[in-house]
Order: sequence, then structure tokens, then C-alpha cells
Amino acid sequence: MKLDLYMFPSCPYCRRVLAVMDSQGRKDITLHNIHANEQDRQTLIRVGGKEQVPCLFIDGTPMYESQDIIDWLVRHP
Ligand SMILES: N[C@@H](CCC(=O)N[C@@H](CS)C(=O)NCC(=O)O)C(=O)O
Repeated sequence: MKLDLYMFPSCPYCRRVLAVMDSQGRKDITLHNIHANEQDRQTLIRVGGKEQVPCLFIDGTPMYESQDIIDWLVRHP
């Protein structure tokens, strides 16, 4: 499964997701900082439909909303 998290570091909702990832010791999620990489920002808008973070791409399918992402992470440790 390919997992990509679109985020930026100062976003509090992203930090919540990152904290859960950290507590799980996950190394299977590639981070995409949309404030550091314009191509990543464009990908988020094109595929996801909006420039909101955090957004977790699960095999290319975007999931918005930090709580939904956290729930998914907990269900898929
Ligand atoms: N309800 C969302 C809120 C996310 C949110 O507001 N993220 C901000 C950054 S901290 C954002 O991307 N704002 C731009 C936008 O919503 O278009 C969540 O919990 O994930």
C-alpha cells in the first residue's frame, strides 16, 4: 500500500496526525510538505480538489480531515 501525507509543519492538524504516526513508529508514509514543494502543492490541489492539509493519499485516493486520517491510521497500524 502506498501512503503519502500532504502537510506543512506548522499546521496544528498536521501535527496531530504526525504525533500519532510518531507514537506508532511508522516509517511507511512519505511526507510531502506543500509549503516546501510547489509540485506537491499542485498535486494536492489537482488530485484532492482543494489545498487543505493534512491529506493522506491511500494508494492515490485522498483522505482529508485529521480525525478521519487518525482513525484510519489506528485501524491500519
Ligand atoms: N478540519 C480539518 C481542518 C484542516 C485545516 O484547517 N487545515 C488548514 C491548515 S492548518 C488548511 O489547510 N487551510 C487551508 C484550507 O482549508 O483551504 C482537519 O481537521 O483536518
